Amino acid sequence: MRFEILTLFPEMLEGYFSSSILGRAGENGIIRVGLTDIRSYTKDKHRRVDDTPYGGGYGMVMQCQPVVDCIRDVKKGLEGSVRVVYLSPQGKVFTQQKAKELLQYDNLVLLCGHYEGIDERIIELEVDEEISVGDYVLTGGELPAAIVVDCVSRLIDGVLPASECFEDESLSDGLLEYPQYTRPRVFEGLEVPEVLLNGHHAKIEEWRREQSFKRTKEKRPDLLERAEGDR
Ligand code: 4G0
Repeated sequence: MRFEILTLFPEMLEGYFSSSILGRAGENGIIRVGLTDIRSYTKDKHRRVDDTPYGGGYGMVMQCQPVVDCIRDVKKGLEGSVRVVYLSPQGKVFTQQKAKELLQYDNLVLLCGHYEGIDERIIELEVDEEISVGDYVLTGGELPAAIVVDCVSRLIDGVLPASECFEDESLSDGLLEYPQYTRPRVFEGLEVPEVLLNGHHAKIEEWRREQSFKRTKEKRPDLLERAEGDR
């Protein structure tokens, strides 16, 4: 899978994608992450990419020309299916389910906005889908883009170490993860639950399932209601 991130600040994300699990996936050719500086497409003599909003109001709006040219030029270099995603607080809220849906595309082009947003005509002309990573406002779409790339990448075969199979993990079945413990067996008087110590596989499974359910009910009852609604 190839990810192309279009941003005014490519340096913000460089380190993230060259480190740890995603860095290795990039080196192994399992994913590819491109960072393109939208400003390099401006035709303005002062290299401007934004202007004041028509109708007045505070803030600045990213202009059509550099953004539309950037999207079209990056798309020219792609093979296979392409989804252009704009990260904004107005988007549909990103979930594990949405990450799975995005896996079907060969390429994801992620557009990061800044200032008060982008000219609406860019969305009309070039954006397939608007995604928000949550109901809060950030200074730019870079962190949201990194979240989408990270979340989709770890679902791709070969990105995670084999031991970290994601099928039985938190949220893939609509439940929170069960509690985990490692050595020592007692820490500051707190003991590891007995059932985990004597290796009875079926009992452990059952206990974990119960814990997942109990935790979800306590911490995120909204997830349970949603899971029931799906049935
Ligand atoms: C577009 C995404 C982009 C419009 C981007 C701000 C939060 C998210 C941006 C705005 C972002 C998110 C209208 C403030 C850049 N913040 N929740 N900031 N406005 O996914």
